[in-house]
Amino acid sequence: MTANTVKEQRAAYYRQLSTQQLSPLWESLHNLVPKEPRPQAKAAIWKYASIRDLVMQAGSVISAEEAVRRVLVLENPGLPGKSSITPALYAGLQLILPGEVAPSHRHTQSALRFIVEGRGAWTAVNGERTTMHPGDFIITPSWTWHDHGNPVVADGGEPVVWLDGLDIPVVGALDAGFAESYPELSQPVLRPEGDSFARFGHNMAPVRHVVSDPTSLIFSYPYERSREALDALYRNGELDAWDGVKLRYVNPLTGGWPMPTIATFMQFLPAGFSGKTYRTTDATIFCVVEGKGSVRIGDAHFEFAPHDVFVVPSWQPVSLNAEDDSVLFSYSDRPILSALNLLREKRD
Ligand code: GTQ
Repeated sequence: MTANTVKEQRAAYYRQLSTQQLSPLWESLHNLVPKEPRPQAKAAIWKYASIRDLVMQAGSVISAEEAVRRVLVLENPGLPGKSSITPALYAGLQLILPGEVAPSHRHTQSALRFIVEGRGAWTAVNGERTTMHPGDFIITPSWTWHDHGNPVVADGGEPVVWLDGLDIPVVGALDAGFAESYPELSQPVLRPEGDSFARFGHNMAPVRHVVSDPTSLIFSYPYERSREALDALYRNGELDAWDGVKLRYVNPLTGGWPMPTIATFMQFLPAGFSGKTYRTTDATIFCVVEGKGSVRIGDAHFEFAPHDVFVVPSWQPVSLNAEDDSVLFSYSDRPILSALNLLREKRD
């Protein structure tokens, strides 16, 4: 048989297979079981200086109430149409103007907010409001009622922008999404601000509290505290050749991640830091808090500045460099990989 005849014979056979919802594994085995991850997601950066105007313009295109969530989705260029920044995770920039409220709802997707700019807005979770400050990390766990607001104040107030990180793609892949609206615009405030932090935020817990859920009962992880911890460690001489000074956020009652699907981190890179190369199977989204520097991700090389967001896909070699003292927040799908025994790291 000539090569062409073989080809035609197989093509005819494959057509027959497809009528029965069958396909030949031998044509796709190398893609289905790759030697190592070959992510479709690409390394990418969103420069805040280039997109800030568009974020602010959203404020005159639609109200927060009409939009429900007025967000620009950061879509990975390698995952077009998927509203995903990595295969498992979502990222978006949400804007709320003074006088606006984003209506209360709940869903099975877990969400984090990382405050980018502006002061005075709040997020409510389970009857408690938390004021947002730049650099704060706030969680809205799965199936908790949440709404956001930005009160009008004497001097007019400020537009507030934060980065939303959600596990939307993974919940979608598992067909596990449920959502509902709260019957009113905002949920009632049941507890004063700081209540959950007083209960669980000081390496203590109410004496008869029983841990029944992996999710953190602290909703807000203030920047002030994370920054001071990084500072103290750096002053004490801590500096990892790959990560600089890097801490992970924890659920104080379990030592585990704040939410079951998303890991979060904050790291400090001193001016002149030239990080060694590492790779890991958790795909990570970074948001620059302070400083300037650059990152190499595979063949890509990006300069970063405050409020820029960049994404490192799974298993791409990455190294971080800091020109000025820099602080980076990041989140990843590490808890999922970890739970499935799929977490691999390599440090060169
Ligand atoms: O604030 O509840 O960016 O439900 C996407 C979906 C934010 C939110 C997003 C959401 C939210």
